[in-house]
Amino acid sequence: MSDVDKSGVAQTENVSGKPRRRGCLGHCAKFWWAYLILVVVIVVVVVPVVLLVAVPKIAQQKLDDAELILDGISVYNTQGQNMTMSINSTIKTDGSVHADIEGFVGDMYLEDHKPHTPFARVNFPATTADAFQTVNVTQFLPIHDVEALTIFNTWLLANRTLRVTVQGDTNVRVRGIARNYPVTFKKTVTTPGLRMLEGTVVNPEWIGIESDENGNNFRATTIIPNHSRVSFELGNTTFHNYLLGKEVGTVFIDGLTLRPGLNEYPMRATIKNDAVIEVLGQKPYCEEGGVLPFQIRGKTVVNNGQALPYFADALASANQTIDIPIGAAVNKSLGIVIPCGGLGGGGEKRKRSSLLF
Ligand SMILES: *[C@@H]1O[C@H](CO)[C@@H](O)[C@H](O)[C@H]1NC(C)=O
Ligand SMILES: *[C@@H]1O[C@H](CO)[C@@H](O)[C@H](O)[C@H]1NC(C)=O
Ligand SMILES: *[C@@H]1O[C@H](CO)[C@@H](O)[C@H](O)[C@H]1NC(C)=O
Ligand SMILES: *[C@@H]1O[C@H](CO)[C@@H](O)[C@H](O)[C@H]1NC(C)=O
Ligand SMILES: *[C@@H]1O[C@H](CO)[C@@H](O)[C@H](O)[C@H]1NC(C)=O
Ligand SMILES: *[C@@H]1O[C@H](CO)[C@@H](O)[C@H](O)[C@H]1NC(C)=O
Ligand SMILES: *[C@@H]1O[C@H](CO)[C@@H](O)[C@H](O)[C@H]1NC(C)=O
Ligand SMILES: CC(=O)N[C@H]1CO[C@H](CO)[C@@H](O)[C@@H]1O
Repeated sequence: MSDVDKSGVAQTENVSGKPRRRGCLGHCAKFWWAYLILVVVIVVVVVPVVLLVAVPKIAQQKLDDAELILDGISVYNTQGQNMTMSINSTIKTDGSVHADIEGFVGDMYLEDHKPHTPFARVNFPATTADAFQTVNVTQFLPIHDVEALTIFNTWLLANRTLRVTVQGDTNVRVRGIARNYPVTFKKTVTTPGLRMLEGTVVNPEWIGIESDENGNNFRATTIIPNHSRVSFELGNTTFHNYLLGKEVGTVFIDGLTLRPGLNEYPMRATIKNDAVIEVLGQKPYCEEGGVLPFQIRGKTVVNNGQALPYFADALASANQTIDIPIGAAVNKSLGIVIPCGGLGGGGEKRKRSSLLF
């Protein structure tokens, strides 16, 4: 049959110019059955090939070429086993295919952490393949895998950037073709992390020799930068507080929600005064106005009375150093300047301290 086709085609190609027209007519009349077979072949073979192979391939290709941008993620109503998650995203395509993409469940996982265990399952709504569209989702999110969520939070907290993949199976319907084509939506997005909250500032307001009614002897305002696009409702947080490798107390920030940008919160702490005073009297701190390199590390996160280990463990995974001008605060609150050698220092140091009192 293909031989017949070939000869038919070859002869048609040779036909050109006036005198051969009659030839064509004659030829066409003579070989009508060959053309019929060609049409049948096109209908039977080529159309399905286009519909079953080419269109889905193009649809998948277009979907693969599309770009997903995470504009903002917000998690709130955070509880032990669930939370509410909002995602604002933008999908960009070249707009050349008019197609509808069915809603689907997208698994979100860290691209650079194996195995690829999803930390969240997001219900993406139906979309089109238009050149530019925003896809905003708000949903209740049960926590299926606390460990995966904790690892994600740890990476988000620690890294400058991280790669998150959204993957799900869905169907595409190309306008004008009454069929659904199965496709896979898989996009890897590079998103900024919190850089271990670097740049956090603590401005002390009050230091007491005695504790206040909450059992605290330190109050401050803290400014915490969130370099990411994620906002989190953490709740009541506590932190270990270290000074030169020794634990010197606990820091509390109540009702903490970290939003992108700068977050200003009151901070309170219960600190071992003697340990701090001792370091204030050491060089180089006593010579530099008493700015001490405290380290803090997450201890507990409790929201609505529920412990949130997926935040607490992430915050506990690393120390963050914060230089706090504690000497100036001690001077302001207590009227004491700790000299080199400390308050109880002898000789020249004693003379200096008595001068300062
Ligand atoms: C999504 O966009 C809306 C409208 O601009 C805004 O109110 C909301 O805070 C955004 N949510 C997130 C998670 O970025
Ligand atoms: C969400 O989780 C909390 C426990 O953390 C549970 O008490 C509550 O019933 C859960 N909500 C739903 C709707 O499953
Ligand atoms: C989606 O969120 C973006 C902000 O990221 C906002 O500009 C847009 O209006 C929102 N769209 C809808 C339909 O809410
Ligand atoms: C992100 O941070 C985690 C935890 O500190 C680390 O193990 C991982 O290697 C980092 N990944 C990248 C891609 O930087
Ligand atoms: C944090 O710092 C303290 C004191 O220097 C140290 O004991 C602890 O091992 C550190 N923890 C981490 C996770 O680096
Ligand atoms: C946070 O702690 C404060 C003071 O201890 C308490 O009054 C409040 O109910 C707690 N908030 C949450 C969300 O657990
Ligand atoms: C301590 O505070 C007093 C009064 O505010 C101020 O005059 C003095 O310069 C301060 N001393 C130091 C060492 O900061
Ligand atoms: C998206 C956003 O607002 N990111 C901010 C996170 O915090 C840093 C530090 O404050 C800002 O520079 C970013 O713009």
